[in-house]
Amino acid sequence: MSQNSVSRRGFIAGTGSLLGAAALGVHAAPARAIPSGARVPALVIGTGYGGSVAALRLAQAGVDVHLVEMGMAWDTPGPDGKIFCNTLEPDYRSYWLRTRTKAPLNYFLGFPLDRDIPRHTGVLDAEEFGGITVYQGRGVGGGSLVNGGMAVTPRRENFASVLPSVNADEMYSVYYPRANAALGVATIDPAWFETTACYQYARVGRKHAQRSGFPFVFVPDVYDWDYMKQEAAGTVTKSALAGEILYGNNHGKKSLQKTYLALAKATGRVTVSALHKVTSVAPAAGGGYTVTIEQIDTTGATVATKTVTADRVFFAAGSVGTSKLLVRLKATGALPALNAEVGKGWGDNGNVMCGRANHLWDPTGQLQSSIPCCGIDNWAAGGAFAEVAPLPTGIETFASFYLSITNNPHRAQFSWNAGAGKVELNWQTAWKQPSIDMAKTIFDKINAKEGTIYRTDLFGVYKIWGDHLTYHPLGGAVLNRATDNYGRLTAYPGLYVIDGALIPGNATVNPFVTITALAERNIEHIIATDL
Ligand code: FAE
Repeated sequence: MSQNSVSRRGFIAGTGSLLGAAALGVHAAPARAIPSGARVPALVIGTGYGGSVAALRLAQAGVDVHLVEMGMAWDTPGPDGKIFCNTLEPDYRSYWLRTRTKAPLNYFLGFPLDRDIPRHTGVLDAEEFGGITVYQGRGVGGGSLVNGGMAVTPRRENFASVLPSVNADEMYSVYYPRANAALGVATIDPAWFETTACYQYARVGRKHAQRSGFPFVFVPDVYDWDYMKQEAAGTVTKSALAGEILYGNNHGKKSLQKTYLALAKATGRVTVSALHKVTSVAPAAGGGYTVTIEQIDTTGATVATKTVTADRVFFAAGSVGTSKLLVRLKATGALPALNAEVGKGWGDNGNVMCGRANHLWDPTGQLQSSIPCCGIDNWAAGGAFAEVAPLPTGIETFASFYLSITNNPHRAQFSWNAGAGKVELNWQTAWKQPSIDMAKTIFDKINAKEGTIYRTDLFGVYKIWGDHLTYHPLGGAVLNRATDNYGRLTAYPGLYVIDGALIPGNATVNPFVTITALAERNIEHIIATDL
């Protein structure tokens, strides 16, 4: 009996639905997944930005790399012919092991929007801690599968607050340009922006920002802007213009699968094990590290436990994933010499959401591109950078919607709760108040000028602020504190952190370009000095 049929039967038993299982295409990891007992020169935990950069550059330097990813490969279409489901029609592909959706914006006109779904290893994880829900991508490509693709380099004058121990000259002359080029970052054609129906909402956002005297900026993205023009012209299959974003994008967006990971695989030195979750890393008797990996099926059930040995291990499981692993491994004795900074310095990048109700003569458009392309920069004066975000509902909402990144000073810590057997995060919901205050420096002024009010129906009943979540977890293994200035966990030669866990809680803008550029800087140094 093949593994496939085993996991399918397990799934059917779990849901009691034959029809559901057939539609779900339940499958286990591909045959070429890493075998137990293997010895590899470099093992990378996670396939987001940090992991993809590490894999490509190590492979180009002649090192064989094995990428281990807990999420799915996302390379096989579902029964509807599409790999990912639509934001408006979440199905089994949408959420990571949930039986009900947990949409970031979960109310409309005060009515709850969440719905039941079959439990599956879907692409978006809404991971709940005591005071905050942290959204993360799951699958080969990490956050690049679900994010908006906004590819922002922080203002040079703000960089010292982002990464104080890093040479800014080097970053801005070498590593940011390298990251932007490899990610395929580009800005919308300004002439098209002025005329296309799908950015009416952004033009309304600009008008309101400028009438209140705020600097308005175009924001680069990794979406293929030519493809979007063709979507608007009706000559290609719609993706951004069909509202695809949160649960994956079937065309147009240059996720890591199309950029870094494609180049990495083309070297012939990189293999990927999807639906494989690393649970332990500990020094091996004969040198290197013993890595314990659970292979799971699409119900989340463990189908095999593997042990492999790696000369070097790169933690690239994302801010939360890497922090949780390191904190647990330190506390439970697998890596006891990790320093006391591990788990500290975590922040939410100051994320807070809100909507404004426009006048009836100021519609934002029925057709809204799901890819944001502009923002309001009030960082210097008020500590907030607000992206003008879409509300791609397919109907006229008369709403302007914003995701603000703010200079929130609070930092939380991950710690091991031995009784509960899990890692906890001590973030408190009330810590969002500074973010709300900073966002209000923009939107109170705009509302006063326009004679408009906040929407109170998008996050609950009479609730203005989306203050329960973040899309941008950062920190937990901060550069030059938990690690050395290049991401080495110095107590354990050959162990490295190379993802968003290195950034101390705030990037002043959307973070993935900075995560990518920092990974480029660190891996270049590691290859030159450690290999
Ligand atoms: P990440 O991309 O999260 O990759 C970590 C990978 O490790 C994931 O694939 C995990 O499944 C995997 N993993 C975790 N634990 C394990 C384990 N134990 N074993 C094996 N695999 C594991 O990390 N940022 C922007 O700059 N612009 C945007 O427009 C933007 N929009 C966003 C929208 C949404 C809805 C979300 C959720 C995020 C958005 N972000 C955006 C944030 C961005 O995607 C995020 O900062 C990066 O993806 C973080 O990169 P890392 O390499 O740190």
